[in-house]
Amino acid sequence: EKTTVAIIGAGVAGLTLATLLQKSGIACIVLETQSRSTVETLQRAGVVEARGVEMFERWGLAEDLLAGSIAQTIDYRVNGKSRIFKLTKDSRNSGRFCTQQMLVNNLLKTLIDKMCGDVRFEVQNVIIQNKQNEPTKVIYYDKAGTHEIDCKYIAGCDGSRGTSRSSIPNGILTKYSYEFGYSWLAAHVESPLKEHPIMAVSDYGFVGQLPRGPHRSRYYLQCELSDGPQDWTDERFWNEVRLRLNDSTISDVTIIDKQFVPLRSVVFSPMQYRNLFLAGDVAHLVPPTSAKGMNLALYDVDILAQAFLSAVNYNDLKALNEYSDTCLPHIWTYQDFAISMTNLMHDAGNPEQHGKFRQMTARAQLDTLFNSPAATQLHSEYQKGNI
Ligand code: RFL
Repeated sequence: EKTTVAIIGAGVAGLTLATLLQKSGIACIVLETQSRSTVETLQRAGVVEARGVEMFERWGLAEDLLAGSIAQTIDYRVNGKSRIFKLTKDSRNSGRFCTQQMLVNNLLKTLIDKMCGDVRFEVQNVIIQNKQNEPTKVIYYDKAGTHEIDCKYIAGCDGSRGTSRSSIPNGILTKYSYEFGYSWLAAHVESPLKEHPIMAVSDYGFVGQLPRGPHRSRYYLQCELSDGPQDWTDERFWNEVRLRLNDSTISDVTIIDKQFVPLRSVVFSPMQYRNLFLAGDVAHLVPPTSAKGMNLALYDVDILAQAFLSAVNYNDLKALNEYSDTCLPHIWTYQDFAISMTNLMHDAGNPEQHGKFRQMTARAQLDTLFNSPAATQLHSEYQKGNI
């Protein structure tokens, strides 16, 4: 069996890449280990930022894929005291409210149901062959047996635990990583946001509440790296939310799921090896404080799809050879933003460890976002993904 691009993983990165290629007439096959129904239920990100909206408009897909508008405000609270940050207006688009689940579902409908794209679910043991003097190939297994796909290129879009990265020989990739030393308890709950998205610093730790549709929202609470479900009963969860937001009027509602996410930043460089190109979480992770992971994945596949088009249609390999060099500066820019946001919202780390000094400078930095028009402008540009 033959195709032009074999894509490993049907998450945001893999499905978006496949949709862009399919729309441009470039043959591709997507291989996914999970079932379609599992892929359809994954809940994580909430917003496609301005840059992503511009990208889907440019590819003529915004109508099919994206949902409504988002708040242009953020309620930055310190010990329960609100200050509403207004994103600066400019001539460019604003982001769109579109949860990751919505985007993935719309991509699946557009790619499979409308464009007759080839997505193979529940595959096993995907093996990448990408050596010099050997044809580029992907081998996988399913209920029917072993399959081989001869291809020109492979896109590794298999997320942070994916295997495409480990097919690259030792010594090629450099891993840069940074651990923050604490986790977030992410909880999807049956109550909507009252007004603005909330990011709150408090003497008891960070809490955030972000929109997830008309009836639901997602809370994030700073917790210990070692914490697990046994440490966080529903009762403790709601007591901590009320304490950290200094709001006793919040009532306990149903918690749909709880997840513990250690905050870390990772970059693998370069993002390519011979005919294999890495995109999305398999190549980089940002802490969710920045709300950039999905948006960086969209950036990668936008660049990669354009590079495949030039290579396949015009035999021009320049953009493909420069893929990594094009993406990495953008990724580092948002790693910097993510670290700055994470420090800002967590009192620059643990006051018990660093003393109160860094806590005070982090809170001064938050003041500056409101007091300096230049800082307000810069923060808005980062939030929209315009840098
Ligand atoms: P995904 O979405 O993990 O998809 C990878 C897919 O690959 C499949 N797979 C394989 N398939 C074939 N063969 C293999 N060997 C395979 N191994 C794995 C998997 O089953 C899966 O279907 O990665 P992708 O496409 O790179 O997308 C990245 C985003 O999912 C991620 O960056 C975001 O969810 C990050 N993120 C957020 N991003 C934002 O932009 N805004 C947010 O507000 C936001 N909030 C979040 C987040 C991530 C979170 N967690 C859980 C880490 C909130 C949370 C809590």
